[in-house]
Amino acid sequence: MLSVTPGSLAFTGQAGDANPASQTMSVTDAGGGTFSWTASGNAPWLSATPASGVAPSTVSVSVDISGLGAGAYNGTVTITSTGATGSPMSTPVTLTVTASPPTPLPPISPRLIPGILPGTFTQPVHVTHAGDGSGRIFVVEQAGRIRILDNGAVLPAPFLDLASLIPPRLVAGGEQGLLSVAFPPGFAVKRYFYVNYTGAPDGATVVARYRVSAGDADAADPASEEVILTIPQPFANHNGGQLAFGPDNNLYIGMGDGGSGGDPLNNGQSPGTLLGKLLRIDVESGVQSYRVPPDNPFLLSAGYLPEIWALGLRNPWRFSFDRGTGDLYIGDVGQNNFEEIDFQAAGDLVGRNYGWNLMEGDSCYPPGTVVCDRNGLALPVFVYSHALGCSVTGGHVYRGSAIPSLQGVYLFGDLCSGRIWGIRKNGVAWDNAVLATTTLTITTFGEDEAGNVYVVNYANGDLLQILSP
Ligand SMILES: [Ca+2]
Ligand SMILES: [Ca+2]
Repeated sequence: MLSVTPGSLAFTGQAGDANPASQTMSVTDAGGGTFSWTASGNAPWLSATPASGVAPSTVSVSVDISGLGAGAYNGTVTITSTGATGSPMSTPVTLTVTASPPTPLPPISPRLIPGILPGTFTQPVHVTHAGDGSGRIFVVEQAGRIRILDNGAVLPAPFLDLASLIPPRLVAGGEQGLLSVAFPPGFAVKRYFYVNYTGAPDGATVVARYRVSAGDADAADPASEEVILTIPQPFANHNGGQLAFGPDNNLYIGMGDGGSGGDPLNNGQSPGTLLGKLLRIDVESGVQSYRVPPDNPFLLSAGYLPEIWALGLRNPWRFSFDRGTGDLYIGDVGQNNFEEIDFQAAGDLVGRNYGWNLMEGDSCYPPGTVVCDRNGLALPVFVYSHALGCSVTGGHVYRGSAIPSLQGVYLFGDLCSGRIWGIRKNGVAWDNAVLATTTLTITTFGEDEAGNVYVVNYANGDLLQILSP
């Protein structure tokens, strides 16, 4: 007859800690049969050794809490002894994982880059790199120029100049202008890239491809434009403007709700417009002008435009992918009261509705609305009120080497208050802190190829690197 004691096991541990000590079960079988164990299929964190043996014996049960968030988990160890009465016997195993205490996030200090004079740039709005091994940093100026910082020096001629074309190709000022640049995977060979600007004369969003000049890697040809996508804009503000290639090599495009205030056309929640959305298109397949990826989330949803990756955004001015994990972070600018950060884990292909204009931050909208239906809405992972700023500027997850304790922290800031925050996922919660209080007018953060993070001062044209105080 099979006998297993004790009848249940309970483990506790702390997220991020080493594995809790193993516990033992005694297996006896007067018949002396060969026994074996199995863990229930939904508990990959559960293991026992030896996998089989001859009773009487002792089975050591272990749990692996690495990768588990705080919460309660249930599993079962089932002992089977061939031919024994009472076989199989099941022993329930409970595991309680508690949240780890927040690790303090380190303070930071944005500092001027040695050799680069203060005020070098004019109204910088975007900073990035080409991923081509050149180490160059590209700074987008709102009026229509892209400047190159190469090996500690700003090149005298712009990489791309759309500001001085006649007739004008873009309108600039306020929230309009040349808003971002993105280099495709394999740019070093392809020698083309993408920009997002508000076109002349009507301010429509234009996503276009440009080519690098044949004989000069530091100059692009303004005459080489191929328009990928044009999206009419009903108002001058809330144009989004971010382009970024995801870890899936698709091009993501941040689109604001079109503008005015309160989203009067209900674009954020309307599946039939590209306004108020994050878009995902494939511009690298060879299909012109682009291809809709076959796994876009709303392809089978009636009334939805196929380019939509996520909806319910007000003005996702800056979003980015964590170069370490592929996770997506969106800074969505609020209306009157709240600024928010939205998050989607890498590999999650579910289409999200981030709530605008049913909600602003984690509150119902418009203000004073007590009850709103939050079913199906993805709430932000971090919100701050207008007591601390006016307009969020999304940044990057820090993967640089200058501040080891900042690894994995998502940095972002506020246009008006100059505060720079860090947030970091801790189990199911997010640790957060203000890491610096600055006088910067923060329109963008940026990364170089090595993962160093930069921030700009739009007001005076400074480019600063995020370093330790
Ligand atoms: Ca607009
Ligand atoms: Ca939202």
